[in-house]
Amino acid sequence: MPDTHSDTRPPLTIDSAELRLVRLPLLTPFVISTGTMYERVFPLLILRSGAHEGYAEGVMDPFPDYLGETIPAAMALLRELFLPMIVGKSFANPAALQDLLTPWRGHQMTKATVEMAFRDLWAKSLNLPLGTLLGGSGDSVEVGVSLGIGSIDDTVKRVAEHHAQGYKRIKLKTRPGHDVDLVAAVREAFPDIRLSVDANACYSLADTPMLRKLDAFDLDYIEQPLAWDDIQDHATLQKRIRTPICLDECINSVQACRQALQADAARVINVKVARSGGYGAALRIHDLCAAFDVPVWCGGMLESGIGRAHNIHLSTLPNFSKPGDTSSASRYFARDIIREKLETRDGRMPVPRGAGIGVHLDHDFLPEATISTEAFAP
Ligand code: OSB
Ligand code: MG
Repeated sequence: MPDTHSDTRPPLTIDSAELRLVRLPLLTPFVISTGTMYERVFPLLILRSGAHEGYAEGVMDPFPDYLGETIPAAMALLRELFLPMIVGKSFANPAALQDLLTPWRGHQMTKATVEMAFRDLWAKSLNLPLGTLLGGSGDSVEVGVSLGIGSIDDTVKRVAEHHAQGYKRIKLKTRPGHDVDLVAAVREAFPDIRLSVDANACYSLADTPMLRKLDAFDLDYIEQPLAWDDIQDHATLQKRIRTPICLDECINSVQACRQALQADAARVINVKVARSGGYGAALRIHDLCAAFDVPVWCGGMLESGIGRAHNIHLSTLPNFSKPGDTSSASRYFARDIIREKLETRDGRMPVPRGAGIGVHLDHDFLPEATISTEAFAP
């Protein structure tokens, strides 16, 4: 149960904060329907209380191409609004901190960065693994991979490699004109694997005939086929296709999730804490989906080890019954900013041990990856 310790311990004071902008080159460019990513640039937030440090990374993009948030806006909000509001303050529990951020409109990912770092700090102050505190269990989680857009031949090769490594599900990114033939080729080569596609919102209802053709390939689900902000059209589409729709971009709040489930716009939900606005919302989305008998899985945003560790802990909750996207960090980066190696074995990712997210910053490498550092004190 979340926050069971909240009333039996003194409030936690945030003594200071550090905001870094970090840059990690990607080993291979990641291509999706909205564009190509060559590197991850992200805000890294460190919150301190006594001897403890809590960590989180922002997953917003340089430009608003996945959702509306951007790195420059996030940095400005953290610097000028959110961090001055919380540094030097005491909070009875993570919900108390969330309450302070909730009245500000939008900016889910930026608010989540603050709340996630505080959850890590909170868990460390209780000397509990974050997953345990969230209500999860187990020492590893099932994962798949998300494969960026490439030629059909190359994609079939990458599917073979990752299938051989034991990944439990392969997700193929599609875009208009690179969909039915791609899925047909992969399905022909691998008749029995668990397969899904992710359109990142590149189709419209006018593409229904093509989307209906995908029903022939026994996909686990089609992720976010239609517009990033249109639950209604997904409900219409779900009536016309057999393959379950999984929503990603659309689920930016508990309310959006409830509306999607009530409208039968999604039969699977991709949970991303940052997109939901923090763990408070992500946990309620998890529970709401369970009540609707809708399975969830944990999405990814090409995170460094910090965000990856958060994702792994979240994935230990009971309704995460489909493999997530948190694959080995070595697929993305030559060197990570944490000391631990987050690597899968037979399609399972071990949960980092220890308090909080259970991983530690690599201070030998972090300076090299850091673009800027700002300190915040009361
Ligand atoms: O839609 O899930 C998505 C990466 C960047 C932006 C959006 C998405 C993704 C992924 C990659 O699918 C997941 C990962 O490997 O971290
Ligand atoms: Mg997606």
